[in-house]
Amino acid sequence: MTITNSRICFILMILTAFYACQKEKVGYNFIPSGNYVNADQNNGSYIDKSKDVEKSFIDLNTLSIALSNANININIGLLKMPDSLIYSQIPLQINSLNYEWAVYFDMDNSSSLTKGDISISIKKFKMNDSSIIVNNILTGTQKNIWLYDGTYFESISNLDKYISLNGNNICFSIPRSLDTSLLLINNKTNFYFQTTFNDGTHLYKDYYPDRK
Ligand SMILES: [Ca+2]
Ligand SMILES: [Ca+2]
Repeated sequence: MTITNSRICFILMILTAFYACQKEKVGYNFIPSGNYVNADQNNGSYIDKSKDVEKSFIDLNTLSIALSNANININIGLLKMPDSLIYSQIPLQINSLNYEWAVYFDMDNSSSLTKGDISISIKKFKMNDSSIIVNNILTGTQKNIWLYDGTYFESISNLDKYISLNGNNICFSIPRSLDTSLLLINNKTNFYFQTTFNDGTHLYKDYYPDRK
């Protein structure tokens, strides 16, 4: 795939208009294209093939989603999470998606991306970075809940406090009280996992379940 296919059109709203609002108003247009999983299979635990993508730090491996009345716990286990990653490679265009580790929830179980669907993710966009950056996955990235409004994904909550690393696992433990959309997720809500790495020259992706 080329950079053209993966180019993210990134919209920065007028920040001052939203300072009174606690939520971040940043959106991007992007059509996720995985196949959804029946959420209530395997008791919420899933294993993706290893080495089905060239880059171990986005190679999905052991995955889980555990729901309680109070919390949504998501584990994204990768084949290998290094201590640090390189961000904002020079060939990558400004406002492009650089990295993503995400779960997309099909809130209406339509098997397609529709208004009201949400995503929970760690992402890195190349902003006005004039040189490469070396950071670990927690300090070099943004962590958000994103709501699809029919055209764009919009960031509706910050997850900085609810993500930790454990070996090769990214662990989300998110209180449902953080956003009303989280109250709607149950063990029938279909979803898929998606990771992305774009260095400006190549686009790498892994999915669970695999794309058909
Ligand atoms: Ca994999
Ligand atoms: Ca949907």
